[in-house]
Amino acid sequence: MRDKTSPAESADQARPQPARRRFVQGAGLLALSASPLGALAAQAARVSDGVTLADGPRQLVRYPGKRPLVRVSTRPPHLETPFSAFNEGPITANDAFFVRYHLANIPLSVDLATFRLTVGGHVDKPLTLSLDELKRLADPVEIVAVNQCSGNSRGFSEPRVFGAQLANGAMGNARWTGVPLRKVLEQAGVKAGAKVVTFNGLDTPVLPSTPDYRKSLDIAHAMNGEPMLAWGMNGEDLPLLNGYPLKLVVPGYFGTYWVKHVFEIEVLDHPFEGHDAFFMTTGYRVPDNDCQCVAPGTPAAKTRPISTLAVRSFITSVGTGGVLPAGRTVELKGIAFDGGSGIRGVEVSVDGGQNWQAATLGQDLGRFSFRAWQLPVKFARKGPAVLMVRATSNQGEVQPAKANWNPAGYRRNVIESTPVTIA
Ligand SMILES: Nc1nc2c(c(=O)[nH]1)N[C@H]1C(S)=C(S)[C@@H](COP(=O)(O)O)O[C@H]1N2
Ligand SMILES: [Mo]
Repeated sequence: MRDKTSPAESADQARPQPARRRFVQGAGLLALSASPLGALAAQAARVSDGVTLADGPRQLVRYPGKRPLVRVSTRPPHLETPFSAFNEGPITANDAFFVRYHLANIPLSVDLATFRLTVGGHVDKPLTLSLDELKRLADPVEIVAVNQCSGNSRGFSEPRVFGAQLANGAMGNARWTGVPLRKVLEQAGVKAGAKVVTFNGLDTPVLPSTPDYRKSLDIAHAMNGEPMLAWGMNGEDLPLLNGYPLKLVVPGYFGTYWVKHVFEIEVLDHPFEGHDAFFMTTGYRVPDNDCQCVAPGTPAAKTRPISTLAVRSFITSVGTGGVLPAGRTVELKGIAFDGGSGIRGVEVSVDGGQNWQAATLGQDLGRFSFRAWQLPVKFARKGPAVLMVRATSNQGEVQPAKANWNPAGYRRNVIESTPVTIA
Protein backbone atom coordinates (compact mmCIF):
# COMPACT_ATOMS: atom_id res chain seq x y z
CA MET A 1 0.00 0.00 0.00
CA ARG A 2 1.35 3.40 -0.96
CA ASP A 3 0.16 6.66 0.45
CA LYS A 4 -2.22 8.32 -1.94
CA THR A 5 -1.66 11.74 -0.44
CA SER A 6 1.70 13.41 -0.47
CA PRO A 7 2.70 14.70 2.92
CA ALA A 8 4.26 17.68 1.20
CA GLU A 9 0.88 19.21 0.46
CA SER A 10 0.34 19.86 4.13
CA ALA A 11 1.68 22.96 5.81
CA ASP A 12 4.79 21.11 6.80
CA GLN A 13 7.14 22.03 3.98
CA ALA A 14 9.39 23.89 6.37
CA ARG A 15 10.27 20.59 7.99
CA PRO A 16 13.78 19.36 7.23
CA GLN A 17 13.32 16.48 4.86
CA PRO A 18 15.12 13.37 6.08
CA ALA A 19 17.81 12.32 3.63
CA ARG A 20 17.07 8.66 3.15
CA ARG A 21 20.39 7.44 1.82
CA ARG A 22 22.74 9.20 4.21
CA PHE A 23 23.28 8.33 7.83
CA VAL A 24 20.36 6.14 8.64
CA GLN A 25 19.25 4.48 11.84
CA GLY A 26 17.82 1.04 11.43
CA ALA A 27 17.88 1.50 7.71
CA GLY A 28 18.71 -1.95 6.43
CA LEU A 29 15.18 -3.13 6.21
CA LEU A 30 13.67 0.17 5.37
CA ALA A 31 15.67 1.61 2.54
CA LEU A 32 15.01 -1.31 0.22
CA SER A 33 11.32 -0.97 0.36
CA ALA A 34 8.85 0.84 -1.86
CA SER A 35 6.26 0.54 0.87
CA PRO A 36 8.20 1.22 4.02
CA LEU A 37 5.42 0.89 6.53
CA GLY A 38 4.43 -2.44 5.05
CA ALA A 39 7.99 -3.68 5.13
CA LEU A 40 8.53 -2.43 8.64
CA ALA A 41 6.13 -5.08 9.81
CA ALA A 42 6.99 -7.64 7.17
CA GLN A 43 8.51 -10.12 9.55
CA ALA A 44 5.32 -10.72 11.45
CA ALA A 45 5.55 -13.90 13.41
CA ARG A 46 2.28 -15.71 13.89
CA VAL A 47 2.77 -15.93 17.60
CA SER A 48 0.45 -14.51 20.23
CA ASP A 49 1.63 -12.77 23.41
CA GLY A 50 -0.91 -14.79 25.36
CA VAL A 51 -3.20 -11.85 26.07
CA THR A 52 -6.63 -11.98 24.49
CA LEU A 53 -8.72 -8.82 24.56
CA ALA A 54 -12.03 -8.27 22.77
CA ASP A 55 -10.18 -8.02 19.44
CA GLY A 56 -8.89 -11.59 19.78
CA PRO A 57 -5.35 -12.91 20.21
CA ARG A 58 -2.54 -10.47 19.55
CA GLN A 59 0.41 -11.26 17.33
CA LEU A 60 4.06 -10.53 17.84
CA VAL A 61 5.78 -8.56 15.11
CA ARG A 62 9.35 -7.55 14.50
CA TYR A 63 10.45 -4.00 13.64
CA PRO A 64 13.98 -2.65 13.05
CA GLY A 65 15.87 -2.27 16.31
CA LYS A 66 13.19 -4.11 18.25
CA ARG A 67 12.72 -7.62 19.57
CA PRO A 68 9.32 -9.14 18.75
CA LEU A 69 6.68 -6.79 20.19
CA VAL A 70 2.91 -7.06 20.38
CA ARG A 71 1.22 -5.68 17.28
CA VAL A 72 -1.59 -3.29 18.14
CA SER A 73 -1.59 -1.69 14.68
CA THR A 74 0.91 -1.35 11.83
CA ARG A 75 -0.15 1.90 10.20
CA PRO A 76 0.79 3.87 12.11
CA PRO A 77 3.03 1.54 14.12
CA HIS A 78 1.64 0.84 17.54
CA LEU A 79 3.48 -1.85 19.45
CA GLU A 80 3.31 -3.08 23.03
CA THR A 81 6.06 -4.52 25.16
CA PRO A 82 5.39 -8.20 25.88
CA PHE A 83 4.71 -8.17 29.60
CA SER A 84 7.43 -10.71 30.42
CA ALA A 85 10.04 -8.05 29.57
CA PHE A 86 9.14 -6.17 32.74
CA ASN A 87 10.49 -9.07 34.78
CA GLU A 88 14.00 -8.44 33.44
CA GLY A 89 14.49 -5.54 35.86
CA PRO A 90 13.24 -2.02 36.51
CA ILE A 91 14.85 -0.62 33.35
CA THR A 92 13.08 -1.48 30.10
CA ALA A 93 15.52 -2.43 27.35
CA ASN A 94 15.52 -0.20 24.28
CA ASP A 95 14.65 -3.08 21.99
CA ALA A 96 11.68 -3.98 24.19
CA PHE A 97 10.32 -0.47 24.64
CA PHE A 98 6.79 0.11 23.34
CA VAL A 99 6.07 2.25 20.28
CA ARG A 100 3.14 4.54 19.73
CA TYR A 101 2.43 6.83 16.75
CA HIS A 102 -0.73 8.65 15.74
CA LEU A 103 0.32 9.63 12.23
CA ALA A 104 1.39 7.22 9.51
CA ASN A 105 4.02 9.43 7.83
CA ILE A 106 6.78 8.66 10.26
CA PRO A 107 10.45 9.44 9.63
CA LEU A 108 12.23 6.30 8.45
CA SER A 109 15.60 7.93 8.93
CA VAL A 110 16.89 11.23 10.20
CA ASP A 111 20.04 12.90 8.84
CA LEU A 112 21.94 14.66 11.62
CA ALA A 113 23.69 16.80 9.00
CA THR A 114 20.41 18.53 8.22
CA PHE A 115 18.39 17.97 11.39
CA ARG A 116 17.72 21.24 13.22
CA LEU A 117 15.80 22.07 16.35
CA THR A 118 14.16 25.49 16.14
CA VAL A 119 12.95 27.46 19.14
CA GLY A 120 10.79 30.40 18.23
CA GLY A 121 7.64 32.35 18.88
CA HIS A 122 7.44 34.65 21.89
CA VAL A 123 11.19 34.74 22.54
CA ASP A 124 13.93 37.37 22.28
CA LYS A 125 16.35 35.28 20.27
CA PRO A 126 14.97 32.45 18.10
CA LEU A 127 17.34 29.47 17.96
CA THR A 128 18.23 27.01 15.23
CA LEU A 129 20.38 24.22 16.65
CA SER A 130 22.00 21.10 15.29
CA LEU A 131 21.97 18.15 17.68
CA ASP A 132 25.65 18.81 18.46
CA GLU A 133 24.91 22.44 19.27
CA LEU A 134 22.08 21.37 21.54
CA LYS A 135 24.40 18.93 23.32
CA ARG A 136 26.86 21.76 23.95
CA LEU A 137 24.21 24.22 25.13
CA ALA A 138 24.22 22.99 28.73
CA ASP A 139 25.65 20.26 30.91
CA PRO A 140 23.80 17.01 30.14
CA VAL A 141 21.52 15.62 32.82
CA GLU A 142 20.13 12.14 33.39
CA ILE A 143 16.86 10.99 34.83
CA VAL A 144 15.17 7.61 35.11
CA ALA A 145 11.50 8.02 34.28
CA VAL A 146 8.48 6.02 33.23
CA ASN A 147 6.90 6.69 29.85
CA GLN A 148 3.37 5.33 30.01
CA CYS A 149 0.64 5.75 27.41
CA SER A 150 -2.55 7.33 28.73
CA GLY A 151 -4.45 4.39 27.27
CA ASN A 152 -2.25 1.70 28.78
CA SER A 153 -4.52 -1.17 29.91
CA ARG A 154 -7.53 0.42 28.19
CA GLY A 155 -8.49 -2.95 26.69
CA PHE A 156 -9.58 -4.08 30.15
CA SER A 157 -12.14 -1.25 30.53
CA GLU A 158 -15.67 -2.37 31.28
CA PRO A 159 -17.80 -1.30 29.57
CA ARG A 160 -15.45 -1.27 26.59
CA VAL A 161 -14.14 2.03 25.30
CA PHE A 162 -13.02 3.29 21.90
CA GLY A 163 -9.33 3.45 21.08
CA ALA A 164 -6.49 0.99 20.69
CA GLN A 165 -7.25 -2.08 22.76
CA LEU A 166 -4.13 -2.10 24.91
CA ALA A 167 -3.13 -4.56 27.60
CA ASN A 168 -0.49 -3.52 30.15
CA GLY A 169 2.54 -3.22 27.87
CA ALA A 170 2.23 0.41 26.74
CA MET A 171 4.73 1.59 29.34
CA GLY A 172 8.45 1.48 29.92
CA ASN A 173 11.13 2.88 32.19
CA ALA A 174 14.45 4.21 30.90
CA ARG A 175 17.41 6.36 31.84
CA TRP A 176 17.12 9.46 29.69
CA THR A 177 20.05 11.76 28.84
CA GLY A 178 19.59 15.27 27.58
CA VAL A 179 19.41 18.92 28.56
CA PRO A 180 16.70 20.56 30.64
CA LEU A 181 14.13 22.27 28.46
CA ARG A 182 14.50 25.27 30.75
CA LYS A 183 18.11 25.82 29.66
CA VAL A 184 17.09 25.88 26.02
CA LEU A 185 14.21 28.28 26.65
CA GLU A 186 16.47 30.50 28.75
CA GLN A 187 18.93 30.62 25.87
CA ALA A 188 16.13 31.77 23.57
CA GLY A 189 14.92 34.28 26.16
CA VAL A 190 11.24 33.76 26.91
CA LYS A 191 9.45 37.11 26.77
CA ALA A 192 7.07 38.36 29.44
CA GLY A 193 3.51 37.24 28.82
CA ALA A 194 4.43 33.75 27.54
CA LYS A 195 1.62 31.26 28.25
CA VAL A 196 2.43 27.90 26.71
CA VAL A 197 5.19 26.12 24.82
CA THR A 198 4.29 23.85 21.90
CA PHE A 199 6.23 20.88 20.54
CA ASN A 200 6.14 19.34 17.08
CA GLY A 201 7.77 16.17 15.79
CA LEU A 202 8.89 15.11 12.30
CA ASP A 203 5.96 12.74 11.72
CA THR A 204 3.11 14.14 9.62
CA PRO A 205 -0.48 13.22 8.84
CA VAL A 206 -1.29 11.38 5.63
CA LEU A 207 -4.31 13.58 4.93
CA PRO A 208 -4.36 17.38 5.36
CA SER A 209 -7.64 17.03 7.25
CA THR A 210 -5.86 15.02 9.96
CA PRO A 211 -4.42 17.26 12.68
CA ASP A 212 -0.66 17.18 13.15
CA TYR A 213 0.64 15.68 16.40
CA ARG A 214 1.49 18.66 18.57
CA LYS A 215 1.48 19.01 22.32
CA SER A 216 1.91 21.90 24.71
CA LEU A 217 3.07 22.51 28.25
CA ASP A 218 2.16 25.52 30.38
CA ILE A 219 5.07 27.93 30.57
CA ALA A 220 5.58 27.32 34.31
CA HIS A 221 5.86 23.56 33.72
CA ALA A 222 8.16 24.02 30.72
CA MET A 223 10.45 26.20 32.87
CA ASN A 224 10.40 24.16 36.10
CA GLY A 225 13.55 22.20 35.25
CA GLU A 226 11.91 18.76 34.94
CA PRO A 227 11.00 18.47 31.24
CA MET A 228 14.05 17.48 29.24
CA LEU A 229 15.10 17.34 25.60
CA ALA A 230 16.63 13.88 25.49
CA TRP A 231 18.85 12.22 22.89
CA GLY A 232 20.01 9.30 25.03
CA MET A 233 18.07 6.29 26.25
CA ASN A 234 19.78 3.77 28.50
CA GLY A 235 23.18 4.97 27.34
CA GLU A 236 22.45 4.73 23.62
CA ASP A 237 20.94 6.98 20.96
CA LEU A 238 17.16 6.89 21.01
CA PRO A 239 15.83 4.06 18.86
CA LEU A 240 14.33 5.49 15.66
CA LEU A 241 10.86 4.30 16.61
CA ASN A 242 11.12 5.97 20.03
CA GLY A 243 11.88 9.40 18.60
CA TYR A 244 15.45 9.57 17.28
CA PRO A 245 17.25 11.93 17.41
CA LEU A 246 15.45 13.97 20.07
CA LYS A 247 12.45 13.54 22.28
CA LEU A 248 10.72 15.61 24.91
CA VAL A 249 10.79 13.78 28.24
CA VAL A 250 8.20 14.99 30.74
CA PRO A 251 8.85 13.10 34.00
CA GLY A 252 5.69 12.08 35.82
CA TYR A 253 3.46 12.96 32.88
CA PHE A 254 1.77 10.55 30.49
CA GLY A 255 3.58 9.61 27.28
CA THR A 256 1.34 11.79 25.14
CA TYR A 257 3.52 14.78 26.11
CA TRP A 258 6.78 12.99 25.29
CA VAL A 259 6.93 14.29 21.70
CA LYS A 260 9.19 12.14 19.52
CA HIS A 261 11.49 13.44 16.76
CA VAL A 262 10.90 16.90 18.22
CA PHE A 263 12.28 19.59 15.87
CA GLU A 264 10.10 22.63 16.49
CA ILE A 265 9.42 24.42 19.77
CA GLU A 266 7.27 27.50 19.87
CA VAL A 267 6.49 29.80 22.77
CA LEU A 268 3.00 31.32 22.60
CA ASP A 269 1.63 34.38 24.35
CA HIS A 270 -1.91 33.01 23.86
CA PRO A 271 -3.65 29.66 24.40
CA PHE A 272 -2.77 26.82 22.02
CA GLU A 273 -5.83 26.39 19.80
CA GLY A 274 -6.90 25.43 16.31
CA HIS A 275 -6.62 22.41 13.97
CA ASP A 276 -3.17 21.31 15.10
CA ALA A 277 -4.02 21.68 18.80
CA PHE A 278 -6.38 18.70 18.46
CA PHE A 279 -4.34 16.43 20.75
CA MET A 280 -4.61 19.06 23.51
CA THR A 281 -8.07 20.53 22.97
CA THR A 282 -9.99 17.39 21.92
CA GLY A 283 -7.80 14.32 22.46
CA TYR A 284 -6.08 13.22 25.66
CA ARG A 285 -8.56 14.81 28.02
CA VAL A 286 -9.91 13.38 31.26
CA PRO A 287 -13.00 14.20 33.32
CA ASP A 288 -12.31 17.40 35.23
CA ASN A 289 -12.70 16.00 38.75
CA ASP A 290 -10.53 14.35 41.42
CA CYS A 291 -10.86 10.73 40.26
CA GLN A 292 -10.71 11.76 36.57
CA CYS A 293 -13.60 9.34 36.17
CA VAL A 294 -17.33 9.18 35.49
CA ALA A 295 -20.05 6.58 36.02
CA PRO A 296 -19.24 3.71 33.63
CA GLY A 297 -20.79 4.25 30.22
CA THR A 298 -21.53 7.95 30.70
CA PRO A 299 -19.91 10.98 29.03
CA ALA A 300 -17.86 13.57 30.92
CA ALA A 301 -19.50 16.96 31.32
CA LYS A 302 -16.24 18.86 31.64
CA THR A 303 -12.73 17.74 30.74
CA ARG A 304 -9.14 18.90 31.14
CA PRO A 305 -5.88 17.75 29.55
CA ILE A 306 -4.53 14.55 31.07
CA SER A 307 -1.43 15.15 33.18
CA THR A 308 0.35 12.96 35.74
CA LEU A 309 0.59 9.18 36.12
CA ALA A 310 -1.56 7.47 38.72
CA VAL A 311 0.06 5.09 41.22
CA ARG A 312 0.29 1.51 39.83
CA SER A 313 1.92 -1.81 40.57
CA PHE A 314 2.27 -5.13 38.79
CA ILE A 315 3.45 -8.63 39.45
CA THR A 316 5.97 -9.46 36.73
CA SER A 317 7.28 -12.88 37.79
CA VAL A 318 4.07 -14.74 37.05
CA GLY A 319 1.12 -13.98 34.80
CA THR A 320 -2.53 -14.93 34.51
CA GLY A 321 -2.86 -18.71 34.32
CA GLY A 322 0.65 -19.26 35.66
CA VAL A 323 1.47 -22.31 37.73
CA LEU A 324 3.36 -22.03 41.04
CA PRO A 325 4.52 -24.86 43.31
CA ALA A 326 2.88 -25.70 46.64
CA GLY A 327 4.91 -26.14 49.83
CA ARG A 328 8.01 -24.28 48.62
CA THR A 329 9.13 -20.69 48.87
CA VAL A 330 8.32 -18.73 45.73
CA GLU A 331 9.82 -15.29 45.15
CA LEU A 332 7.14 -12.97 43.76
CA LYS A 333 8.59 -9.99 41.90
CA GLY A 334 7.21 -6.88 40.32
CA ILE A 335 7.30 -3.15 39.76
CA ALA A 336 5.49 -0.07 41.08
CA PHE A 337 5.49 3.60 40.12
CA ASP A 338 3.55 6.83 40.39
CA GLY A 339 3.58 10.32 38.95
CA GLY A 340 6.70 11.47 40.77
CA SER A 341 6.28 11.34 44.54
CA GLY A 342 7.89 7.91 44.60
CA ILE A 343 6.72 4.62 46.07
CA ARG A 344 6.24 4.34 49.82
CA GLY A 345 5.15 0.73 49.91
CA VAL A 346 3.89 -2.28 48.01
CA GLU A 347 1.60 -4.93 49.49
CA VAL A 348 0.78 -8.32 48.08
CA SER A 349 -2.16 -10.63 48.69
CA VAL A 350 -2.09 -14.31 47.75
CA ASP A 351 -5.68 -14.95 48.83
CA GLY A 352 -7.70 -12.64 46.62
CA GLY A 353 -7.38 -9.58 48.83
CA GLN A 354 -8.22 -10.92 52.29
CA ASN A 355 -4.73 -10.62 53.74
CA TRP A 356 -1.92 -8.34 52.63
CA GLN A 357 1.84 -8.60 53.23
CA ALA A 358 4.39 -5.83 52.76
CA ALA A 359 6.87 -6.50 49.95
CA THR A 360 10.54 -5.46 50.07
CA LEU A 361 11.34 -2.55 47.79
CA GLY A 362 14.34 -2.72 45.49
CA GLN A 363 16.87 -0.04 44.64
CA ASP A 364 15.53 3.50 44.39
CA LEU A 365 16.37 4.77 40.91
CA GLY A 366 14.56 8.06 41.48
CA ARG A 367 11.03 9.15 42.16
CA PHE A 368 9.92 8.98 38.50
CA SER A 369 11.24 5.44 37.97
CA PHE A 370 9.79 1.94 38.24
CA ARG A 371 10.52 0.66 41.74
CA ALA A 372 11.25 -3.05 41.88
CA TRP A 373 9.69 -5.08 44.70
CA GLN A 374 9.90 -8.69 45.84
CA LEU A 375 8.25 -10.96 48.36
CA PRO A 376 8.89 -14.60 49.23
CA VAL A 377 5.61 -16.47 49.68
CA LYS A 378 4.65 -20.07 50.40
CA PHE A 379 1.42 -21.70 49.26
CA ALA A 380 0.19 -24.38 51.68
CA ARG A 381 -2.60 -25.76 49.52
CA LYS A 382 -2.89 -26.80 45.91
CA GLY A 383 -5.59 -25.33 43.73
CA PRO A 384 -6.55 -21.94 42.32
CA ALA A 385 -5.28 -18.73 43.96
CA VAL A 386 -5.63 -15.04 43.13
CA LEU A 387 -2.53 -12.88 43.58
CA MET A 388 -3.01 -9.16 44.02
CA VAL A 389 -0.65 -6.22 44.37
CA ARG A 390 -1.24 -2.66 45.48
CA ALA A 391 1.12 0.28 45.86
CA THR A 392 1.00 3.41 47.96
CA SER A 393 2.86 6.49 46.81
CA ASN A 394 4.85 8.84 49.01
CA GLN A 395 2.03 11.35 48.72
CA GLY A 396 -0.38 8.74 50.11
CA GLU A 397 -2.15 7.80 46.89
CA VAL A 398 -3.38 4.16 46.89
CA GLN A 399 -4.65 2.12 43.97
CA PRO A 400 -8.45 1.71 43.85
CA ALA A 401 -10.03 -1.72 44.40
CA LYS A 402 -12.60 -0.94 41.72
CA ALA A 403 -11.49 0.51 38.40
CA ASN A 404 -12.13 4.17 37.73
CA TRP A 405 -13.84 4.51 34.35
CA ASN A 406 -13.72 7.29 31.78
CA PRO A 407 -14.79 7.35 28.12
CA ALA A 408 -11.25 7.05 26.71
CA GLY A 409 -10.09 4.40 29.18
CA TYR A 410 -7.26 6.65 30.33
CA ARG A 411 -5.19 6.37 33.47
CA ARG A 412 -6.35 2.91 34.54
CA ASN A 413 -4.74 1.96 37.85
CA VAL A 414 -7.04 -0.56 39.51
CA ILE A 415 -5.37 -3.09 41.86
CA GLU A 416 -4.26 -5.93 39.56
CA SER A 417 -5.49 -9.48 40.13
CA THR A 418 -3.58 -12.43 38.77
CA PRO A 419 -5.36 -15.79 38.88
CA VAL A 420 -2.84 -18.64 39.08
CA THR A 421 -2.82 -22.35 39.89
CA ILE A 422 -0.88 -23.82 42.80
CA ALA A 423 0.23 -27.31 41.87
N1 LIG B 1 6.00 12.81 17.21
C1 LIG B 1 5.18 12.07 17.97
N2 LIG B 1 5.45 11.96 19.27
C2 LIG B 1 4.65 11.21 20.07
C3 LIG B 1 3.50 10.55 19.55
C4 LIG B 1 3.24 10.69 18.17
O1 LIG B 1 2.26 10.17 17.62
N3 LIG B 1 4.11 11.44 17.40
N4 LIG B 1 2.72 9.81 20.40
C5 LIG B 1 2.80 10.09 21.84
C6 LIG B 1 2.20 9.07 22.69
S1 LIG B 1 0.51 9.08 22.84
C7 LIG B 1 2.94 8.20 23.44
S2 LIG B 1 2.20 7.09 24.50
C8 LIG B 1 4.42 8.20 23.38
C9 LIG B 1 4.99 6.83 23.16
O2 LIG B 1 6.38 6.88 23.18
P1 LIG B 1 7.26 5.72 22.53
O3 LIG B 1 6.67 5.41 21.19
O4 LIG B 1 8.64 6.22 22.49
O5 LIG B 1 7.12 4.56 23.46
O6 LIG B 1 4.88 9.04 22.35
C10 LIG B 1 4.24 10.28 22.28
N5 LIG B 1 4.97 11.12 21.37
MO1 LIG C 1 -0.18 7.45 24.24
